[in-house]
Parts: sequence; structure tokens; C-alpha cells
Amino acid sequence: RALETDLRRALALREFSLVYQPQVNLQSRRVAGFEALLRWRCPRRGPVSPLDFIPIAEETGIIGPIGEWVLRTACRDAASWPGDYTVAVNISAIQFTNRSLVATVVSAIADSGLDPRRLELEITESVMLDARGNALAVLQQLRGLGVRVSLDDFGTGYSSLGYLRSFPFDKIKIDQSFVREASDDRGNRAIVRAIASLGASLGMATVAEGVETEDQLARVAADGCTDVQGYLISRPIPPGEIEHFLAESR
Ligand code: G
Ligand code: G
Ligand code: MN
Ligand code: NA
Repeated sequence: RALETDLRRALALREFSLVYQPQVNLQSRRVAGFEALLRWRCPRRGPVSPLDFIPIAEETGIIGPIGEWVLRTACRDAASWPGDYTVAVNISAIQFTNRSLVATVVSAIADSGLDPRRLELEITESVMLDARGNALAVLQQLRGLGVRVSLDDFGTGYSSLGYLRSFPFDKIKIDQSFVREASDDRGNRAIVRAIASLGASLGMATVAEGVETEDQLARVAADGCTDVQGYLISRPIPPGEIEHFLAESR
């Protein structure tokens, strides 16, 4: 059976769940927030990675209802956390270009009661390309609500530095490949340092993604990143374990 067929039923059959990966601020050394990551457990296929099903969901339009479910669920979960931690939600290209995104965000915030300043939307560079003329208007509407916007996987796409000047991002997420790959250590490190410096000049936070070792943590801290995310801090955790995680990490 086609993946699409299973994907179409997955929402109604409650096969999706969210896990949350913490982000730690390097200045305060405290958890600042969590990124929501979608998981699909298909009864026939077992766990399917978003890398495999998000593209199909986008092609078939199923991303609309799935994306709305993610947004609403993440806002509701975050509203129940014991503190004002941020929640970051990944927004795909199709979602971003859809005219109803802003209305959906407004509705998810209203229904959950979440302070809009605690919601971050993560978009990739390719999203900015696809949305072209419309992107700036959408970003401004979102920020008008108080919602934050992060540029995800930075450095892997077309990486036009012009985006950073033209679009009001709150945060740059430095792609894991620059943080982790030892193959071209000096080159990667220079890139991390340059992005952190650029972020600081533009008033944007810079998150080093994919931090797995103490060495990497020390390097990205020395290189000026403001926040870190990765397996060293924690793998993504189910919503039911967040309170325990926060209690242990204080
Ligand atoms: O969590 P994991 O490493 O499996 O995620 C793989 C990819 O799927 C990442 O690029 C991540 O941004 C993306 N992803 C995870 N959850 C979502 C989601 O809810 N919506 C979208 N559009 N992408 C997601
Ligand atoms: O594209 P995006 O940055 O949203 O993707 C985040 C993905 O990276 C998630 O699927 C998450 O599971 C994965 N991830 C997070 N931290 C680490 C890490 O330290 N190492 C590795 N290999 N993957 C990670
Ligand atoms: Mn992300
Ligand atoms: Na990323």
C-alpha cells in the first residue's frame, strides 16, 4: 500500500505524536525552551521518519491538517509546562506559503492560552525562496502577533546573507553539519564563528544544533553561539517526561 494511503488515515487514527528537544541558553546555563519534533508510528510500517513522510505530506496536501495538528498540540503542551519555556514548531514550505498560516497560528494561540512570545516558528532558507514576495509580509504579520521566527538549518541551503538583512529573524539555527563534522574542523569552526558573529551584530540569537560532546559544547560556546541543542543536553523527549527533565536539570 502506498505511504500516502497510510498517511491520510494517520491523523484520524491518532498515530502521530510529538517529542520535545530542549535548548539550553549558554549565558544562563538554563533550559530556554524545546523544539517540537513530529513522530509517526504507522501500525504497518513501524516508526517512519519525518524525512520520509513530510515530503509526501507536502506533495499531497496532507501537510495542511498535519501541520495544524502539530501547531495546536505543541501550543497546548507548552501552555501546561511549569515555566515560561519557549516551544519551537517546524513549518514546511507549503505551510508557509498557505494563506491560512497566520489565521491558524492566531487560533492555536487563542485556544491554548499560550503567550505568543513563547511560540517560535522554524523555517528553512528554501521556504524563504519559495515564498518570495510574500515571505516578508507573512513574517511581519507573525511578529506582529508577538511570535518569534527562527531560520532553521542555516548554512545548508542557498544561504544568502541578504536574507538575514532583509528578514526580521529572531534566531539563527546553525546546521548540525558545521557543529559536528570533524572532517574539515577548521573550516567548519570558522563558519560557526562567522555565523555567531553575524547573529550578534544583527541582534539575533544563534543556536548550535547537533551538539553531542563536551568538546563541541566548549567550542561553540567559545565561538559565540548563544544557545545549544543536541544529544549532549538531551534527545527529544515525550511530553510526559518534560516536568521530570526540568526538575532534574535545575
Ligand atoms: O526529529 P528528526 O531528526 O527525525 O527530524 C527530521 C527532520 O524532520 C528535521 O529536518 C525536522 O526539522 C523535520 N521535522 C520534524 N518535525 C517536523 C514537523 O512537525 N513539521 C515539519 N515540517 N518538519 C518536521
Ligand atoms: O532540521 P531540524 O534542525 O529541525 O532537525 C532536527 C533533527 O536533528 C531532529 O530530528 C533531531 O532528532 C535531530 N538531532 C537533534 N540533536 C541531534 C544530535 O545531537 N545529533 C544528531 N545526530 N541528531 C540530532
Ligand atoms: Mn528545526
Ligand atoms: Na535545524
